[in-house]
Amino acid sequence: MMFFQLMLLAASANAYFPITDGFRPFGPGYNRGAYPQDFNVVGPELQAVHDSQDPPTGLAVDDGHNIYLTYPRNSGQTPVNVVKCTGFNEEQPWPNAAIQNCTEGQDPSTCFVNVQNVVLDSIGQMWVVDSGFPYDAEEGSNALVGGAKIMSFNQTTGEHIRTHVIPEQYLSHQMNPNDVRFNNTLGTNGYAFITDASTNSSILSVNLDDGSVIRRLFNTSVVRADDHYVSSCDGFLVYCWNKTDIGYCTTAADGIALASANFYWGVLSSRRFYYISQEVMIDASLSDEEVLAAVQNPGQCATEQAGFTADSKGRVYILASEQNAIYYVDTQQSEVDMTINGVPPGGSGPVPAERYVVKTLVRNGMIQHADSAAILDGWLYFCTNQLQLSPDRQYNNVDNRKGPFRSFRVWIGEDRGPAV
Ligand SMILES: *[C@@H]1O[C@H](CO)[C@@H](O)[C@H](O)[C@H]1NC(C)=O
Ligand SMILES: *[C@@H]1O[C@H](CO)[C@@H](O)[C@H](O)[C@H]1NC(C)=O
Ligand SMILES: *[C@@H]1O[C@H](CO)[C@@H](O)[C@H](O)[C@H]1NC(C)=O
Ligand SMILES: *[C@@H]1O[C@H](CO)[C@@H](O)[C@H](O)[C@H]1NC(C)=O
Ligand SMILES: *[C@@H]1O[C@H](CO)[C@@H](O)[C@H](O)[C@H]1NC(C)=O
Ligand SMILES: CC(=O)N[C@H]1CO[C@H](CO)[C@@H](O)[C@@H]1O
Repeated sequence: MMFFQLMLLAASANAYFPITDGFRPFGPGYNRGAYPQDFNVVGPELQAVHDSQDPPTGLAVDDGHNIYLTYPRNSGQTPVNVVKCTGFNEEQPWPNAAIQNCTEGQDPSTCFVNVQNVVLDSIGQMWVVDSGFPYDAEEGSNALVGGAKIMSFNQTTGEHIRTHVIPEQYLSHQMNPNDVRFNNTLGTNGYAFITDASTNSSILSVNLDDGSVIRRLFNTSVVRADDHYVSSCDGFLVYCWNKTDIGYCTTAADGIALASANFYWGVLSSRRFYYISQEVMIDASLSDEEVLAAVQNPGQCATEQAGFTADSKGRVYILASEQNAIYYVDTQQSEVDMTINGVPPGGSGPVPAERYVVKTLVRNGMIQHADSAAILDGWLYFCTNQLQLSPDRQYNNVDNRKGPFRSFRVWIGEDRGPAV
């Protein structure tokens, strides 16, 4: 009854104040909610830097602003796994053509099986992280021994520098290396941190001095997806489908950033992110319980997130794949610009987890599932791949992606460079 009366009122209001070109009782800014355009675009303009024919997952930028992308083999063979972009539409296999495919009988530690990301470290080495799962891997199998690895190359010459294979004992439970970051000044000769996106999930640290590996947080809530997770993108809900059978995505620990001596990660099929001291992650003397207890929970980030990156001022960027956006959080008190819980802006030291405030850098319909990002000379570069429209995430496994898939850069300030 109440509803009926309101409907009548609305109808008569409309009769008195028709919205026509000649007479607009309201104008933009009158309130929020008068115009469809009230979905606003936020932040600086996006500059398109490259168009890809295949959907990329990984992105790096070398010191000369050359862009590198990865075309993984998670849903089939791709002709080239890692490329260097030589023009807006042009690419060449990188570091060479021969390494892109393992040949029959070749040692899988010497060629690309399924590279997920490409990452520049702070001493000029360009690394790739290879999941080691061939495009035609049998369901339920583990990664190829030797295939799951990180490999480094000279960013200028493409010359191979070294390879760290993930030892077989850590490949159990379908361990699925997804992303990697490097701290070259941690320990004697630096460490790599790898996220394992498998259902049970874990995080690996690799000692670059002797190649030893530690696997932590295996199958804990801080790395596993939310139970029955459903996301939303472009206004549509996203399930993981097996033909017409409904399912829930279980992609686990995924994006990584290193900042303020911490290791940051997000759980893709969730809206959760966490951090932990890098020193804790490399300390083999700690028990699993002690490591879990050291995990910091700064509150949710309101988005599924496929990638993270960080800059030289301790700002962590979250690729808000579910929100057509990129978010950020300042982890150094000196960068905080508002009073939070009585603590004024500025000061020094790391921001404690309870004062983390995640903010929006950009929001734009052109950001169709941002996946990986890299920072150079005040620019944040990122790729997009429309993951939400891919066969796994569409009813009856229809591929609704429509390329080319665009990579962009956005200005973040001249004093901002890569974190490490
Ligand atoms: C890799 O193998 C695929 C499938 O056999 C082929 O189409 C592609 O050309 C190969 N890539 C290179 C760089 O040789
Ligand atoms: C890469 O190669 C160049 C040219 O040979 C050399 O100057 C540089 O030191 C190398 N960098 C690394 C990280 O090996
Ligand atoms: C992972 O954790 C889940 C939920 O706690 C449990 O049911 C499962 O048995 C665990 N799996 C492994 C391999 O430990
Ligand atoms: C999809 O469904 C088929 C038929 O029920 C089943 O055999 C297959 O294992 C399922 N695939 C996955 C990835 O769950
Ligand atoms: C890298 O490790 C060093 C030594 O522990 C630490 O001081 C530094 O903050 C770390 N870098 C980042 C970006 O976290
Ligand atoms: C491969 C593997 O160990 N999978 C396990 C991951 O965790 C689930 C429970 O959520 C088990 O059912 C799987 O067997």
